[in-house]
Amino acid sequence: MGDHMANTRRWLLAGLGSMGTIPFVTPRGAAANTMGAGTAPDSAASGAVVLSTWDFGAAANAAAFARLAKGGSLIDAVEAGAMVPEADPTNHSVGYSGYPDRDGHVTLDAVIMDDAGGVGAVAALENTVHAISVARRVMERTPHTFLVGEGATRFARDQGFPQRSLLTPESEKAWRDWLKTAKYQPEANSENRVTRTPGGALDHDTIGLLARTADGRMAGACTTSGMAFKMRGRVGDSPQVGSGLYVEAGVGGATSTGVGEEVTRVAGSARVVASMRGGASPQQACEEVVRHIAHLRGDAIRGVQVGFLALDTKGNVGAFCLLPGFTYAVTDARGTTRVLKANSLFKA
Ligand code: SD4
Repeated sequence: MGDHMANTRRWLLAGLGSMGTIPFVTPRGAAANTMGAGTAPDSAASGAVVLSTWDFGAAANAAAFARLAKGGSLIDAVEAGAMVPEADPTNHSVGYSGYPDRDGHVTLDAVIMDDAGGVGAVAALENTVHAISVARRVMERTPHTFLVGEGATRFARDQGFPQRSLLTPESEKAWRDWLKTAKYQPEANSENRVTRTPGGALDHDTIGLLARTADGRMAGACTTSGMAFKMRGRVGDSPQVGSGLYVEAGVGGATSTGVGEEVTRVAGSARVVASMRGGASPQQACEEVVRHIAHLRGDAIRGVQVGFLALDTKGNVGAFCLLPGFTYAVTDARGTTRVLKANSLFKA
């Protein structure tokens, strides 16, 4: 047996060992288990389930749930949720204050999708904070599904989105520090680390968000500034339908986070939904795609994080990742929000 196979087998065993009770963790950006009180479910919010990546997803879920409670559509809800981290200056991997590419430009990727064929996406968007809203505009006001680069930026400006630099002094400093070595190495779970090493810390924090109403309808959104200090023009999984997000009527939806190249290679979110279509639970479907990536990539994904979330039309939730550290926020049908740690395939 070659080293690669031996390592893969050891990791798979480690992954099995890590399965167990999912611990509760304290969310960043919103208190856990408090959402029910202020947002008594009614109308579309009643029986809704909202699921999103990372601990800051709790605040996004609250915004999405509140939008549903006010009579908003699922698309309104997922957009409202995604807008929360986009506007947060302390989040350096989504929207305003995102870390720039290696040339110093903050470029945003986003996609929004419903279960009736509605899709809009942008990639390498500049100067507009709310990339998710531009993606929605692509869906609703153009005959296209995806605009990129200069065209996306011009479209946003023409549509009246306020234009501003997305680079904050803090992000610029991180970039200038990174330039001293210009070493680009994506790190796993950097979003959960206390130290903020340029080029590593907080270099991924994407939000992927899925929402489902009691009648089984679904929508999703995904928005990011991508990997910190990426090559100019690099687009990750997040804005690509089927990679960063996929939603299908009668089945469910999935979204991803982590090193986008590893998700794009396998059209990860579409694969999760395909497994669910074939009868897998959301949890089984997330585990299947993570195991597939591990088999396919072997040692190439050592130290790399990829995480998936899935939600089916009945409101069942799945979450799984390559490495420990992936957290997610789930707001259940009673309106209670919990931030949970996903189980991982490998232990480290
Ligand atoms: C990307 N998947 O651009 C995104 C980054 C991410 O948590 O999800 N970070 O590759």
